[in-house]
Amino acid sequence: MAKELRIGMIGYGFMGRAHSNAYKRLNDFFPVEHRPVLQAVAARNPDKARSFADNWGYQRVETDWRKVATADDVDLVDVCAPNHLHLDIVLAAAEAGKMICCEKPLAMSVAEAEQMVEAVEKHGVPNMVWYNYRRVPSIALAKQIVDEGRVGKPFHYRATYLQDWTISEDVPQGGAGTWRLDVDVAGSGVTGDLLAHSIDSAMWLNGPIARVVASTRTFVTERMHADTGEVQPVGIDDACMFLAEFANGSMGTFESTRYARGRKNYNTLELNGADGSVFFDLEDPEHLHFFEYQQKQSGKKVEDHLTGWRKIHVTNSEHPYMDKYWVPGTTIGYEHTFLNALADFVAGVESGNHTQPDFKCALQTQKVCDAVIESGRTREWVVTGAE
Ligand code: SOE
Repeated sequence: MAKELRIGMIGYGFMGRAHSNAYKRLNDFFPVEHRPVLQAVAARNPDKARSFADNWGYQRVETDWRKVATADDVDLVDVCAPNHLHLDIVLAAAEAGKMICCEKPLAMSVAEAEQMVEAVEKHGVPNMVWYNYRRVPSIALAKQIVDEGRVGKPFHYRATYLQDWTISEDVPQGGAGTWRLDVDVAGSGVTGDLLAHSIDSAMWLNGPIARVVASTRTFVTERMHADTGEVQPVGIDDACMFLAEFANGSMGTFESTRYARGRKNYNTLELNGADGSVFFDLEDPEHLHFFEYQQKQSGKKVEDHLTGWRKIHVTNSEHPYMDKYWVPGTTIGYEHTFLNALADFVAGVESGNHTQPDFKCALQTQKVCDAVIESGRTREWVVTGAE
């Protein structure tokens, strides 16, 4: 008999939709005991919230998030509200004993993230941050390859995350679709929004980032605020490039911008080690590129006439998550990364072996983000404190 998992969704934007889709499809694909029930959604605009609820099948609509975050008929609170609201929602939900799944970045700052970690630990509630790219099967396969020792001693990590949607000076800051440009709501620009993903993947694959030095830039320095119509200074980083030193001695470069004309969601990573390399590009998500220098089983160098990059079509049932979907050679998409994340979270709740990244893990990413922003200001190397 399935156990109900009553979902309280806070927010209804892009992520509210992506997560709602995951709740609806979970039991179609994954053999977990819990059955999500779309119980309630909270959002400030009642009309939009109602139409979101009607579309996805939520039973109840509230304009005050507390009526969802602390409600008796909710088991899991999903925080999809803009970043400046994460702290209060998480503290209230943890106090009310709810499981919490929070959108990234976890918080506006390390100080906030620490309070959130303390709250979920004090109240013993299962928690997760939706760093969904870990759940792209190709990236999960990269992790498997690294863990199997096939990359060997790591030397270089390279990440890019490029978009182009804020080039026009007419894009406002603040408001429903453009709060990511308002520093008081988002906390930072590309560092928290895009590089946080790259940092999470990097530390998952290659361990903690110890020190960073960054250069950040704001290309459009004044924008109209969508709510007030006033033209105001822009406080976010439009672009950010940073160098990183990993605790394992390898070096990293990270580049992110919303001004790379033609790049919509170009998210790549590469790790080069003594025995091999892995490369991934989100615009070609079902492939993982692997260069094998030395074969793990035999310990022998791959014969020279056979060396070269291998393009693995990550669709076999032996590949991460793929046994839950279709037949080899057929693909899954962006939306499945959220479904995979949810399935891992629920399976973790059921087994007691909680999934990552939890809030404590996401706090480490927050430390790197804060260090990057600080370094962008001071132009100095900054020790991150990430573990
Ligand atoms: C921003 O445009 C955004 O939607 C991010 O907020 C997401 O985290 C990223 O995955 C896609 O781009």
